[in-house]
Amino acid sequence: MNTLAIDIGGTKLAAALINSQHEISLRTEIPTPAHAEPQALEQAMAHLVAVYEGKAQRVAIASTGIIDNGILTALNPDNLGGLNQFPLQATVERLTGLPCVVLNDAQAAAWAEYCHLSAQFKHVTFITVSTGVGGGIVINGELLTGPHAFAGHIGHTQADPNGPMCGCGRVGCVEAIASGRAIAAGAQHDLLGKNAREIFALAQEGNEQAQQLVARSAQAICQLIANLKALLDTECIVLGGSVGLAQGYRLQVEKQLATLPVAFHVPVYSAHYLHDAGLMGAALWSEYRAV
Ligand code: ADP
Ligand code: BMX
Ligand code: ZN
Repeated sequence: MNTLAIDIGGTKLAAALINSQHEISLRTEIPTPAHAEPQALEQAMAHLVAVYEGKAQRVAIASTGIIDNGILTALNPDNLGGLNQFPLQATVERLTGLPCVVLNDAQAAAWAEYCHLSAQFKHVTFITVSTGVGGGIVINGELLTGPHAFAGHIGHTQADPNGPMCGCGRVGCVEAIASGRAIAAGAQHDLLGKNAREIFALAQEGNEQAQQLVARSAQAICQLIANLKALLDTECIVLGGSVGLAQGYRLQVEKQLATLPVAFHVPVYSAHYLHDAGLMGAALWSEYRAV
């Protein structure tokens, strides 16, 4: 059984084949359409899946946004062109002729990382710091999705009541401070127009403004982790996403966390599946649900 796994993010669309031994092959990646109207996303998806024709027996998708019964709605329209009630599952089933399961990207990644850690932990929380900030919560070995599939949208808990407006319409969300987009949006003067990847590179070279933007992000994620520890008593945190996995980022979060009272301490790991956590999680979830 081969699963065509697809990860739809605010910056990139990734796809790969995952076999029954959970080996990944034929990984491809294209940019997320800048204005992801339904037609643009559908076109990009058609392009992405064409490579895999005849190679898979099912499709498993990890996607940014609230994924309720196969239907995608952007919580933060800045991240995905304001898609509202987009029939993702039905669209991909039509494009491929295969059965398809769809899950939020961070929920999927949480499932993959939990499966990897399950001998050690039953309570695992995944945080992606990427275009946005997303989350997936596993409690007692079960993935928490919630009655409206909204569970885990921890990027939209408040970090600063006086902070910037978030694309979701709420003030001072973690995502508005810590995400790749927020890091880029905070850049001024000589850093204006730079993206998060460029800002991280400049921080490594000693640029003070870049270092402050990265530290501000890490600080918001540290406080989010402390809140999650108090709320869930989670046994570990797994960090993913291109910002979360960037060199030195986890260490900064850990250093900040170590300054808080001990009750808030929790081990923080980098995603075992690195940038493939969403792909692997979607595939493992479809296997678990036996789609
Ligand atoms: P997606 O959100 O589509 O899943 P990513 O996890 O790659 O994609 O996150 C995209 C964000 O990560 C962008 O803001 C991008 O600038 C930033 N980014 C990409 N590579 C790096 C890097 N090496 N270091 C820091 N930030 C990065
Ligand atoms: C946003 C939200 C979440 C998603 C998170 C990370 C949208 C479109 N997405 O908070 O559903 O899990 O971003 O997404 O509202 P990524 O694109 O950064 O991977
Ligand atoms: Zn928000």
